[in-house]
Amino acid sequence: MKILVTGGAGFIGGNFVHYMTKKYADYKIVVVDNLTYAGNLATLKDVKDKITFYKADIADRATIDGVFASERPDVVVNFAAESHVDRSIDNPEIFLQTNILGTQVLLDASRKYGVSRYHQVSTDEVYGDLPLDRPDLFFTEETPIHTSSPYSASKAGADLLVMAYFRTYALPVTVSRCSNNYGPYHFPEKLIPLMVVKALADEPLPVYGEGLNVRDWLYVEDHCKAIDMIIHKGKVGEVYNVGGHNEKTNISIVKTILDILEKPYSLITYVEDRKGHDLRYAIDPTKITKELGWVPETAFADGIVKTVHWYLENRKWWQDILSGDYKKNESTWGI
Ligand code: NAD
Ligand code: TDX
Repeated sequence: MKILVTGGAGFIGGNFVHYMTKKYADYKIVVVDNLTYAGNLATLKDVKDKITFYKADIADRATIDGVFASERPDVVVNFAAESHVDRSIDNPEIFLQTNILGTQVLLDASRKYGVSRYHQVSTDEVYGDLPLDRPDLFFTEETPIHTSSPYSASKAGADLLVMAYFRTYALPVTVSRCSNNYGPYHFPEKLIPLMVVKALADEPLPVYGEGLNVRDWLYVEDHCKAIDMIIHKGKVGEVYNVGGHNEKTNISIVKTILDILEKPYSLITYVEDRKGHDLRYAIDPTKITKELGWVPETAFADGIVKTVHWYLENRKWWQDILSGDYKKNESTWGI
């Protein structure tokens, strides 16, 4: 089996490459990533000899066609995306370019070269948000698409395109919509790694608004396991929600991190709220649990300690990002 993983130098894609190379020693893994600011070859350092890497933009039709022509993958898993909501608010265009047009290029290549599965890694953000005072409500696969940010609108556009290729061309697709991930190799612009890095430097921790927005956190390895199950056992043309019923307010996450690091709450600084800030995300994972037997393995209390310790033990990984040195890895890979 040969799996083409796009966005494999990013947070979740990188964890997925680690997970798959460890679990399936006989699979061939091809990574396509154009190494934006979020792509980091240091994330793939330990699996360098087990993968084939292409530095390529998923929206570059000619190059992607060439990769498919020479690699002939059986399965495509598309993680490549612009992924940060705040950046999408400042500059939406690249989100449409990569997340929508890039997906279309991958779908066309998957069709032309006859892959047995195209899997789209999507997000719970395509469902918009839920009110804070209705803890009984959850996102199911039937919840209408109702996006808030340019990021989520671009991910929803991609999802619709993927389903259109299933209906129109019978391309064998699946889609997963996961809640917020946390764990190793998470770029330090996102809430959890940003707060760890700032707390370690005794810098103010910027909490948007009152810190009462709720996110549903899943340890990244549990997400990787869900995608593994979907590409092997999932039904084509289906969407699977992925989440572990682990809702937390942002302020409680920040306080937990400060507690683990034994840093004072006085570092917390309330700042201007995000524009259009989604209030609450909460996934109902009944379908993937019933159909595929997926259940999350890492409890948040363990996962968050493991994650903070990973940042303590892998300072070079994130310090190189802060200094910009991580981009020097490209020359050591001959890229
Ligand atoms: P990330 O920003 O850490 O990584 C994205 C990767 O894609 C980077 O390596 C980057 O270089 C690469 N990339 C970006 N544009 C590209 C392009 N045009 N061509 C080739 N490669 C390109 O993102 P992440 O957090 O790992 O998210 C991965 C996927 O999972 C995304 O599709 C995201 O929407 C989705 N997702 C993320 C979360 C989360 O909590 N992080 C939750 C649900 C879904
Ligand atoms: O400095 C901050 N302060 C703060 O209060 C940052 C960066 C975030 N926040 C808040 C905003 C959100 O309510 O924390 C929450 C989490 O923010 P992010 O880490 O930016 O994640 P979110 O916007 O929830 O989106 C994430 O989950 C869904 C990923 O970045 C997306 O790619 C994924 O689809």
